[in-house]
Amino acid sequence: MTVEPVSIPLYKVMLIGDGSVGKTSLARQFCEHKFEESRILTIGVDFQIKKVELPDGWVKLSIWDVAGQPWFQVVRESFYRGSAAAALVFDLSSHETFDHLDGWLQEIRQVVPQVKIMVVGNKKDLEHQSHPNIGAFFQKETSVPYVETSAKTGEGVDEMFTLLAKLASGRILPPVEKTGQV
Ligand SMILES: Nc1nc2c(ncn2[C@@H]2O[C@H](COP(=O)(O)OP(=O)(O)OP(=O)(O)O)[C@@H](O)[C@H]2O)c(=O)[nH]1
Ligand SMILES: [Mg+2]
Repeated sequence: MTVEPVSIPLYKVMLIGDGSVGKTSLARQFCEHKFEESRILTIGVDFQIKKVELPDGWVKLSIWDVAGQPWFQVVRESFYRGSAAAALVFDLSSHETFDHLDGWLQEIRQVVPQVKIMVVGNKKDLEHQSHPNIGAFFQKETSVPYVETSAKTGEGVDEMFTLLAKLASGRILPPVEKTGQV
């Protein structure tokens, strides 16, 4: 008797958000358990594949981490196609980066209107700035999961990618607690 290999479903997910918020660092921490203090400016896109175990089986994520600097916009749009879910990443120590999330959402929805989204507040290890517009964002984007992470210490990173895998694969999400403030 031969046993058929079980094929693991593959989902494309995007990490988007302003330059320097820590998208590459989050992907690196999740895939390689590494963190670098020095700047690793992404030119265009970085890409990694990693298996994630969910309660009812394995999925594979292809993680596309795009360059956040404004001048890469045209390049970024060409990478959004086919993505199932996106993490909108901002920097908890910079309120501007949260205020730009609406623009990021519009940019990806122009290419993939049905993309599932979550919001990630990164750099939790640094001092927080207040984010006055966070309540308004979540009133508009109800039922969007929110997690806080540190790519430096690893806090919240597994939780973030597990949520992203659940969103991408259409698993039903547990109710998500939202604080409405950071
Ligand atoms: N303290 C702290 N620093 C972080 C964290 N995440 C990233 N950094 C630092 O922030 C800087 C930018 O991180 P990147 O991961 O390159 O940011 P990015 O979002 O990929 O930036 P672009 O590629 O330009 O879009 C680097 O110096 C990182 O070491 C974090 O959680 N805590
Ligand atoms: Mg990067």
